[in-house]
This record gives sequence, C-alpha cells and structure tokens, in this order.
Amino acid sequence: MSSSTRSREVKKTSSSSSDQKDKYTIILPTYNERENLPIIIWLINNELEKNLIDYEVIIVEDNSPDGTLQVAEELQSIYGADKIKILSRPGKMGLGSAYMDGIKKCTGNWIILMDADMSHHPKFIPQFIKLQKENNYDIITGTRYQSGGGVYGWNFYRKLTSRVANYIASVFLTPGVSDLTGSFRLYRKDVLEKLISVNKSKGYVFQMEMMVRANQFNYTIGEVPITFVDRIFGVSNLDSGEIVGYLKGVMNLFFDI
Ligand SMILES: Nc1nc2c(ncn2[C@@H]2O[C@H](COP(=O)(O)OP(=O)(O)O)[C@@H](O)[C@H]2O)c(=O)[nH]1
Ligand SMILES: *[C@@H]1O[C@H](CO)[C@@H](O)[C@H](O)[C@H]1NC(C)=O
Ligand SMILES: *[C@@H]1O[C@H](CO)[C@@H](O)[C@H](O)[C@H]1NC(C)=O
Ligand SMILES: [Mg+2]
Repeated sequence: MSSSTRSREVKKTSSSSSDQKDKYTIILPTYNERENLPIIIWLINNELEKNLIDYEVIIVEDNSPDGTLQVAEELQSIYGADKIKILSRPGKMGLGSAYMDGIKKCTGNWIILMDADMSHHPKFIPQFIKLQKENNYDIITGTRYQSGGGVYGWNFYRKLTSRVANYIASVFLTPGVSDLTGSFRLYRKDVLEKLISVNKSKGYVFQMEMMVRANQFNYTIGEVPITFVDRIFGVSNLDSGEIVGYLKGVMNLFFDI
C-alpha cells in the first residue's frame, strides 16, 4: 500500500528512540460482556506474557446491567491492579467516549484498541508489534480484507454490507488501507491523541476517519491480516440506523478533506 511506504515529513526522534521501554495499553470497552471478559483477559495475558510484552488493560465499563463490573473486579484481584485497571462509568456513553476516557488513564506509550467480545483475538497483538518494530510504523491496523484475513460467523448480508461499506469509502477517500471500518488497531499514543483531537465522527465512520486523517498527517500505517469472529456470547450494540449514518459520514469526510 502506498501509505505504508511513504515516509513522514517530520520525524519525532523521541518516539523512535529506545530511552523509554515500550509499554502497551489495551483499552477494552465493555457493555454486557460478563461471559467474554474472563476469556479475553486470560488470552491477552497468555499471549503477551509469552512474548514478554509489557502491558496493562484498561476496562472501560459502562454500568452494564449483566454485572460485568463485578467480573472485572474479580479479574483485577487475580491478575493484579497494575495489569488490570477499571474505569467505571455511570451509564452507557458510547465507544468514542470510552476510548477518550481510557486514554486519560493510559500509562503506556502505545495504545491498542480492541473489542471485548472475542471478535478480536489477542494472538494478533504480537504480530502487530512485530510489524510496527520492523518498519517503525505509527499505526498498525488489523485487516479482514487481505490474504490471510477473513470474517467468520457473519451471514451473507452482513459480509456484503461490510464489503460495500469499505468499497464506497475507498472510492471516495482513497485511504491506502484495505480495512477501513475495522477497530482492532495499534497506535503510537501521541498519534492517537492527535487523531482523536481532530475527529468529528461516530460509529464505524470514526474508525474510518482515523485512517483518513492519519494519511492527511502523513502517519505511516501497516496492515496485519486478522480473522474476525462474530461474538458467541451477548448481543451486538450496533443499531440499525447505522447504514444511513455511515453513508452520511463518508460524504462529510469526503467534503472535509
Ligand atoms: N464502555 C462501553 N463499551 C461499549 C459500548 N458499546 C459497545 N461497547 C463495547 O465495544 C465493543 C464492540 O461492541 P459490539 O457491540 O461488539 O459492536 P459490533 O462488533 O460492531 O457489533 C464490545 O467490547 C462492547 O462491549 C458503550 O457504550 N460503552
Ligand atoms: C469523535 O467526535 C464525535 C463528534 O464530536 C464524538 O461524538 C465522538 O465521541 C468522538 N470520538 C472519540 C473517540 O473521541
Ligand atoms: C504530507 O506529505 C505531503 C507530500 O510529501 C506534503 O505535501 C504535505 O505537506 C505533508 N503533510 C503534513 C501534514 O506534513
Ligand atoms: Mg462485536
């Protein structure tokens, strides 16, 4: 992809030097993830310890009626308060604000955004980190739409919608990445802060805007093929008015850049 090979105009020496040991903050927003949370935390811990990666998880929990908070607290007592941090909010305030609040608590110099519903497998995190280090990328995005990647558990309609959504966006926005609406990504902390500070959109458009703006600012992006598996436990928080909102969002971005 062209964006991957483009070099940045301004290289910040601090971010590529080794004076700070790399630490990865995983922001995990949860809403009714009682069944999934213990498994995803176990997998994260297993994959990252195995690869000697220094990390913390910030669970951003929005007072889920299913009692996810109590599960999070139990996990915190098992894995330790330095590994599992909990940000408990009074009610469902949306993914965007969950990321924003999570970033405020982050002590790592890298941030990983992922879902807690097991759609994003933590085994890909070491691959993200490896690719980042090899090429000194600012961002790594998981992609379902490159050889090796894929989607499991979606019906034909859902797959088609996602494909078409990506296609429309790529035609209008030429972002240089193959999966615009995915949300499993690794960001340099200051890069994510910068991108969020200019963000204007919500929902799936937010994930897309991050890539489009990253190109605008000449940040470098690498792609790792991932398999996305639809959730088994719980229900999606996606609402049905999303498609119209998405198309509007693409057009707004198109006229904005
Ligand atoms: N804290 C918080 N987490 C949320 C909210 N909405 C969704 N999530 C979490 O965000 C992730 C993705 O949500 P999901 O419903 O699976 O979206 P989908 O995969 O696009 O259908 C999951 O870990 C959810 O638990 C919210 O309003 N607040
Ligand atoms: C991005 O901006 C929109 C519109 O102001 C906001 O609703 C959303 O929460 C923001 N997302 C993040 C991650 O900051
Ligand atoms: C990004 O790179 C292009 C081409 O090299 C340059 O014209 C542009 O000014 C750069 N933008 C930023 C924000 O550095
Ligand atoms: Mg999901």
